Order: sequence, then structure tokens, then C-alpha cells
Amino acid sequence: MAGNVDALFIFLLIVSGMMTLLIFVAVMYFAARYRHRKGVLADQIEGSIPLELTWSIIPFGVFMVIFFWGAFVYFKSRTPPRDATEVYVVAKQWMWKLEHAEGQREINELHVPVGRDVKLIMTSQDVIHSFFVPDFRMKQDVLPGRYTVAWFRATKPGIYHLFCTQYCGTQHSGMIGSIIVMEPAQYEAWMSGSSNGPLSASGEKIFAELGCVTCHRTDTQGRGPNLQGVFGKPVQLEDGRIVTADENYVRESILDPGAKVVKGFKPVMPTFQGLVSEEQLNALVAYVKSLSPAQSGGAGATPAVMVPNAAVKAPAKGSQVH
Ligand SMILES: [Cu+2]
Repeated sequence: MAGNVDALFIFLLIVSGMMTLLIFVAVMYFAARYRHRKGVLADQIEGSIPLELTWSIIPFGVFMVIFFWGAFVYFKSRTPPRDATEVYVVAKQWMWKLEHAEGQREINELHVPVGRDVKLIMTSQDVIHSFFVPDFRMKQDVLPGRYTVAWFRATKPGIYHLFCTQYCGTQHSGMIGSIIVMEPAQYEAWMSGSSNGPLSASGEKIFAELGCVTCHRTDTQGRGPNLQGVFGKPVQLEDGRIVTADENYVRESILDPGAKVVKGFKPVMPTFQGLVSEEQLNALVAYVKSLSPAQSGGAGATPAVMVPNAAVKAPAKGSQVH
């Protein structure tokens, strides 16, 4: 994104610089031209339509260019590509804990291959932090209690600074790290080092240990929804709303199961608030995500609504609340 951001920034600087120059020159010219002279009375000018139109239309055009250009850059930087590699980030006073979807864990360091899209799914264990990589022109606040997302694609191997830019306590200034961008071959070698197995596999283990499997069965007989193929799809809720099953939805459903109950189910799930760590939550989210392989299928994936418990009669066609 650096090239895009810089081009827009330089354009803004040039436009601002030109306006500043124009205003200063005009102030000095008018001050000299219309200075007070003994015995000379000023002409009263009642206005000029062409002049007013000119100074309305030209700035309007310039502002619209800035608006659309800025919106384009913003949407691009806010929308992670669908096939991006995922890295889970947990911020805490005062360090960054990172875990690759493949299972590698790191502290204050993130190794990535050059040329690959990397999506960061971030949360905080305590206060608000902010993930800032100036070289990538990328900054995203990291909040407790929810996920925020950012992405980048490193284009040159090297080591880049990572800062926390949200004042987060005594050692805030020490909350720094590096993004280490490697050649793909080098990265593969690094990857083949220590690993705890894929994050989704850890999630599957936690899913079994916490007994989630007893209700979230892979058929339609469970007391909870079958989670196969749910991630990334719209979900119809008991109160008629339709939400998308994204990372934040899965997270909320684990910590506050009563908040969004799936249509056809009872709010019987207990909360896991305080029972699972941020890392375990990330693993669970990765696991639920791994149950939807169509996720990587792109925009063509067919939307599906969670299948309610077989005992509850499915709503007749066309009667769904939208
Ligand atoms: Cu911080």
C-alpha cells in the first residue's frame, strides 16, 4: 500500500502548498493594490456570478478527486484479499504474541514470505494497543473483547519496525518488534522448524476438551447448530436478524452465546468467558473456519443458512424475515 498512500499524500501536499502560495500572493497583492490613499474612496463591488461560480466549481472538483482517490485507497487497505495467509495477533502489556495458521508461534517478531498477502486477526488481552508498521503504511488499533483485522503484502525482503502506537502503560515505548520479510525458499525453511501443528488442529482439540462436540454435532440432531460450512456465510437468528458468521461472530458466540441465537435453537449454551484464553479463542475460531473449506472458493460460494434442529419445522419458502 505504501506507493498508493504516498502518491495520495504527495498530491495533498502539492494541492495544499499551491493553495497556501495562492493565498499569500493574493493577500500581498491586494494589500499593496488597495492600500489606503488620501482622498481616494473605495469602489463598492456588489458581487460577480462568474467569479463565484469559478471558485466554487474548481475546488469542488479538486475535493471530489481527493474524496474518490482517498476512498479507493481506504477500501483497498481495509479489505484483506480472500486467499490471504492468516496470522492471529494477541497484544498485551507489553508484547505482541503472534500465531500463524500453520501453528508457528512468535513473540515480537513476525516472519512472512515476500509477495504473499498476510491477514492479521488481532485482539488484546488487556488495554487498547495499536499495530503500526510505518514501512507498510499500515496501522490498526487492537482492542480487548473483539477482533480487528488488517493486511499487508510485503514486496521487499528485509526487517521492518513494528510499533505500538496507542499509549498503553509504563512500558508502552518498549512494545516494539520486527516484521521479517524473507525470500519464499528461506521462509519455507523457517516454517519447517518448530511447530505445534496447525492452529485449527489445536482448536479441534480444545473443541473436544471443552465438550463443544456434544452439542455442536456434525449432523442435525445436536442441541447446538452444526458448524460445518457455517463460517463466512449469512446466519439467520432467532430474532429475525441475519448476520455473517465472521471471526467476531464466532468469538461472541463463545463468550456471550445468548447475544445472537441461531434460528431454531434455544439459548442453552453456557458462556466460556474466563474459561478460554485469547490464544485458545483464536484456535477455536481457526477450527470453526477450517470447517468451511468453501471459504477459499471466493465470491462464488453459495450462501447458506444454518440448518436448524430437525425437530423444529423449517420456515416455508418465502416466509423468511429479511
Ligand atoms: Cu501497546
